[in-house]
Amino acid sequence: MKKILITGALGQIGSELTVKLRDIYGQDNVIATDIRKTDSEAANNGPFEILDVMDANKMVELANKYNVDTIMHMAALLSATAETKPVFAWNLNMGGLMNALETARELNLQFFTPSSIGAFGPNTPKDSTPQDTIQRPTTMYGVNKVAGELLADYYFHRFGVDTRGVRFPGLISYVTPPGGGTTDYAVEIYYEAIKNGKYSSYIDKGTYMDMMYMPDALGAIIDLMEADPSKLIHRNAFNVTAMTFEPEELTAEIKKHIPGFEISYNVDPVRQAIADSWPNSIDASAAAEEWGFKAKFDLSSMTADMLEKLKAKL
Ligand code: AKB
Repeated sequence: MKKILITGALGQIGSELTVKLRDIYGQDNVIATDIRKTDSEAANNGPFEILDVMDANKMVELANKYNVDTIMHMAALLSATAETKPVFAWNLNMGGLMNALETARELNLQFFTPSSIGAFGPNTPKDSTPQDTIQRPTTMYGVNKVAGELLADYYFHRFGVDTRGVRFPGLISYVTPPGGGTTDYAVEIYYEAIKNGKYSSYIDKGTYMDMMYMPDALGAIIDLMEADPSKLIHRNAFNVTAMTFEPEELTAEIKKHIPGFEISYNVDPVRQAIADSWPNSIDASAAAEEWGFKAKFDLSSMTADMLEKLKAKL
């Protein structure tokens, strides 16, 4: 049985990951930590501790206190926020990651952290982006993610830490809204479709980005962490994706459920430039081959589920 400490447990991924892991491994075996407590299921239905990931001593102290064997490091600033606060992003994204890797090394823990399609850049092949390819991102977030991928590999090769990770595309969920990402439009659009029947998009039509529904993202984390290590050639930063679309295609899918729905455009140059530097679609065949990754939701099944769940919630 695993005993897991999660950083950023009340964030977009963490809040659902915590609940799912508690279902699998038991309520008391998943310790949620975050910089502040919110009134949420992840904070209330099992152990919760305040942790600023910049506080290396407290991270080790909590991992020791609960005698965990795994750390999942989810706390990070996303791409658009990182672009407005690059120095803070470097300090938080890299400092937090180093503290989590050091905790894993010191206490011999299994380790997970997500990378992102943001680890690619404008001179990366844009279509079917391979697992191993050019990575020269032009954003602070991308620089952090590439450095993070290399560090996770380094901790495995140098110290034997069981590091694992994926490159997530934009993640779509009806539970906890994302904050400060470039792909967030693809979440906001569903909320606005239900609330107002229209959405003004900061990402321009024709901009393709990879996306995935949250249940598939959680499944990917769990499957990779459970995977037989002898099968893992890559270990860290596996490309994973479920679909790629641009705003007009997403709109057409929403219109099947809300016929009067309309999209307009008020493009944000910062987030558009970030999106333009990312792939149109990535190739997830290494993840499929090495640990059996396969997403269940496509654009149509995700949209039907999102709208149904959001209607019940809003
Ligand atoms: C973002 O848009 O910053 C994230 C990501 C793709 O890493 N959702």
